Amino acid sequence: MRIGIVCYPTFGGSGVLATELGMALANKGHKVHFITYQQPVRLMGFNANIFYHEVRVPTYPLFDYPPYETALASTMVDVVLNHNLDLLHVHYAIPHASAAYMAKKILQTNDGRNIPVITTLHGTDITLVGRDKTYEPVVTFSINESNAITAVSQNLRHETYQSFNIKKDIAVIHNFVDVSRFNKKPIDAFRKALAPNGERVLIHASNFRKIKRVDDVIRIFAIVNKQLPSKLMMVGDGPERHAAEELCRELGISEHVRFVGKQDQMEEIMCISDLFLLTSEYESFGLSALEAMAAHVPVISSNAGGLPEINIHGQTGYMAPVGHVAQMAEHAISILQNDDTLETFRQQAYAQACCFDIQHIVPQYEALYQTLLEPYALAEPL
Ligand code: GMT
Repeated sequence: MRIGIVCYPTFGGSGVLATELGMALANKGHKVHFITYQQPVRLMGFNANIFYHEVRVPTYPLFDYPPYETALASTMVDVVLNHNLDLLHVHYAIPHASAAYMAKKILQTNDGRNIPVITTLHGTDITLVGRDKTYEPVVTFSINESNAITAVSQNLRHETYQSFNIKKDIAVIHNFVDVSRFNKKPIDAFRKALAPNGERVLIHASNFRKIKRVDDVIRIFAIVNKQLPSKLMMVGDGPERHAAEELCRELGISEHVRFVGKQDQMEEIMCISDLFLLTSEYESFGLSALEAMAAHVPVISSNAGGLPEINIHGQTGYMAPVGHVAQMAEHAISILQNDDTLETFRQQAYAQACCFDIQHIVPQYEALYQTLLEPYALAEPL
């Protein structure tokens, strides 16, 4: 198949997932065309089946807000025509689903071509940004106009029906991880540099937005650190980073916390860690937690959104209600204070990650694509 993938090229989960999906499809022989404003961060190495088309947004003194969506729709039209694409798969509804609708209409009108559009909903496009009245009518309309809709968790599917008037079926295709990439032997020197005296290593990775509640991560660590020799690695960057650093100083734990910024070799970092912390207010899925589990790292998380679909309480880690810092710290200590317990949780976390392995999930997308390539196979009305 010749597949167009539209996504955010940044470190966000939707861009990561879309890029990993594209690379997996290319490895299976499909021709994959990424259409974004920058080369996706996880798109590495050369693959003859992968093409990257940059969306250029020319500026003009009149434009306080350069019209990205228009440039994106035009680029989609151009790529579909010049590379004879079979379908467009857009990740994150805003503004990708509406730009795809526009591209589809242009192609129908000008060329008589009926290009199927698949929209994958990822999280904040539904739960935070999409619900905003400023965007809602366009989001509802363009989701309904997609030929197929997928959500990355049961919870997100439910949230979408609750918040939007969606008249079509939404298929759940869970996010995935390439287990073989994360199942690595830790680099001892790297771990030693961070935890020279054999301290436990806790880790958090996110875009440091308010929704992630990174202050809860710091407070949990402060409690753990009082009881167990430990270090915390904070991976990523974003608006709450400064406040998080400030909080570390306030709590007197700065010497034990390393803010390492954005990192692209997440597998190297995850596999030197003992426990992953994800305290989010909401998480449609929590791809970073799944990547941790694939690296044999158990997870302490909130029980928000789709997290219970991946983190099994008492088995792959523990969950607690949002903001219950003391409970999360207690759970963390219960896993970390004993080598055998930690090892048991490590193995259980890894086993759970294997259920979401790339090899099980990518065929679900391929099967979905196949149904759309049959003529007039539009998403079924409810
Ligand atoms: O909120 C983020 O961290 C970024 C966002 C994105 O779309 O880039 O992540 C969402 O999509 C990820 C991939 O499907 C999910 O794993 C995240 O849980 C989801 N984030 C939220 O729902 C807050």
